[in-house]
Amino acid sequence: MPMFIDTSPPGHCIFCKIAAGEIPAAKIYEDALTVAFMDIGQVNPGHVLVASKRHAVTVLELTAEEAAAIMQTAQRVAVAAQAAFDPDGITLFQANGAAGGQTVFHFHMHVLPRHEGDGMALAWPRK
Ligand code: DGP
Repeated sequence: MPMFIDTSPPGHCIFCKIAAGEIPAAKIYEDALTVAFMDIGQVNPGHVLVASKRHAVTVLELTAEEAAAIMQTAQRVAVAAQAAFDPDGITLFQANGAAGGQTVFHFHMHVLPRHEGDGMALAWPRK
């Protein structure tokens, strides 16, 4: 079973509240369309989520402008993660729908620093 399931209505989900500053999160970047903050689970040090500010559930609901902004923010976060954590690699990934492994139903992309032999299974959804 996934660790988190959030099916709150738009505007009331965990990531809407983080984007609005209504609940605490370690935010590292934000702009008009995106917000980046540390994943509460930290699969590896420096594990960041890049979320849309607007409540979109999956990639299917993003505007082209939001999709481009998400990728630009993820790239900036990856550059910062490389400098801060000196990983051997960085995995970008995101899940859409429960069957796709999504557990928080507000669009987000994971930026995950990787290290040789870190052993993280990339099978998705996580078990
Ligand atoms: P996914 O399974 O791809 O939908 O990823 C959801 C991620 O969200 C998961 O890695 C843990 C993270 N997460 C869940 N709740 C919170 C929270 O309240 N704060 C933060 N920072 N991350 C959360």
